[in-house]
Amino acid sequence: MCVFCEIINGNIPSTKVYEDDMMVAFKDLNPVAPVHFLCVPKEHIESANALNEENAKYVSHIFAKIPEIAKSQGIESYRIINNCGSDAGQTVMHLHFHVIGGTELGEKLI
Ligand code: DGP
Repeated sequence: MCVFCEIINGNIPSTKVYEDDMMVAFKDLNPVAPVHFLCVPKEHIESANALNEENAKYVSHIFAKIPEIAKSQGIESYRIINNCGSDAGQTVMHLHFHVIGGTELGEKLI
């Protein structure tokens, strides 16, 4: 089972900032900004390459929730990043969106 499925199942601890029946959001282990959390669908979807008409509902749900989660973390200006595939820097093969903010981000990437 992948590390994010383990977090979803509660087998690996994380600092959750939001959870519902479709997604979980938790603080990144290696934050690159004062606010850095990950939004993860509860269904195991490998990457953006595995999205289709059926499972894209998780993406729209996550994007619909990001503003309120970000606000709960004290930010209204932020960057959303998805790394798709290892050449792009994806290290955990479970679709996730980084939300980073809380400082001047400049050219910062993940
Ligand atoms: P990416 O490189 O886009 O696949 O980002 C994966 C992120 O996941 C990376 O910023 C570190 C984070 N991460 C990896 N393992 C864990 C974990 O066990 N707990 C938490 N909170 N974050 C993790």
